[in-house]
Amino acid sequence: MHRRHLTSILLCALFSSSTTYAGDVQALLFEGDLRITGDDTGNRFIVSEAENGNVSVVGRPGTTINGTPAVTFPVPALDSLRIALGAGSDSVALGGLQLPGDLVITSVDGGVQVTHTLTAISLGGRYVVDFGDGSGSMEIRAVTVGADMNLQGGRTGGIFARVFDVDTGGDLRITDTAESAFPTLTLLSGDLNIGGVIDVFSLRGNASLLVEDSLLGGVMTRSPAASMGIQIQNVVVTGDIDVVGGIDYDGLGLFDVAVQGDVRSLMGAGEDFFSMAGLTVEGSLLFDGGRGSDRLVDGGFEALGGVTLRSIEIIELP
Ligand SMILES: [Ca+2]
Repeated sequence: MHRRHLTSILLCALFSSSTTYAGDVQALLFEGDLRITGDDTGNRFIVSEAENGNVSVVGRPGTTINGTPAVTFPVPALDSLRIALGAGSDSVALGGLQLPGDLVITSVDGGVQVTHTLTAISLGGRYVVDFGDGSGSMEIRAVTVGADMNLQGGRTGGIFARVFDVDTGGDLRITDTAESAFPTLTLLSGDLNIGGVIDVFSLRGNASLLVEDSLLGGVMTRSPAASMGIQIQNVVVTGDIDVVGGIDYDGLGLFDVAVQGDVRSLMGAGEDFFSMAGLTVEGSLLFDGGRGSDRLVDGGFEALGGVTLRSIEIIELP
């Protein structure tokens, strides 16, 4: 009971925003799925566990649900939750839910900001977000996902994701395929238990990634067109780390990281920067600075399968 109240208070606090919201949202149960459909204005609402084992959909000021302030559904009938936000700058918060199926959130508009907040959620299936043509920000905490967590960025905008205390059975995938110049993709994360790989791809933009205090199946990051900054610290990786940089400045920092597979880092052109301390690799380790003036700050690392350094100036710490 206390947890439900805390979840509601937290979600309300996270909604303190000066943006104007409006519109009517349609919510209905369809063959075990709760389907929530926004209109073309900026909608704002909360989906959370209510009293007596129900799920409630509550409109925040300016937004109604089925023409009313709130609608409640019985949880035992619920499998998956599908939210189509439509156009507009939408904001949705979800908390305290346990669903055996999937959570899918989609948006369509260009040049808008879509905000998602997830707290205390357990899914048996996948968590999928598609920001459509907009940009998106996400706050995800205390979330368990049985399969993949897939965050798809907009065609014009970027992604800002804060992901903490998250378990997934599959991959955590963040993909930004924006065609415009220099969208930014940012992942700040910690206390993760990722069964698959963290897979980050930015087609045109700059990507920055912080992962700390986590257990990962692997890491794969690609930022072919612009710059990339990656810092991984106090992390165990049971598979490989693969980093492919682009034509601009790239930086990779690995601090107190134990890798059971291989580490491969191909940084491409630009002035690139590696920094390692307390890195142990059971497989092989490859750092390739590519073209440009590249540096490695050596604070201590070893690889049982051998170390290969290419196109790089080594700076050893005392
Ligand atoms: Ca909308």
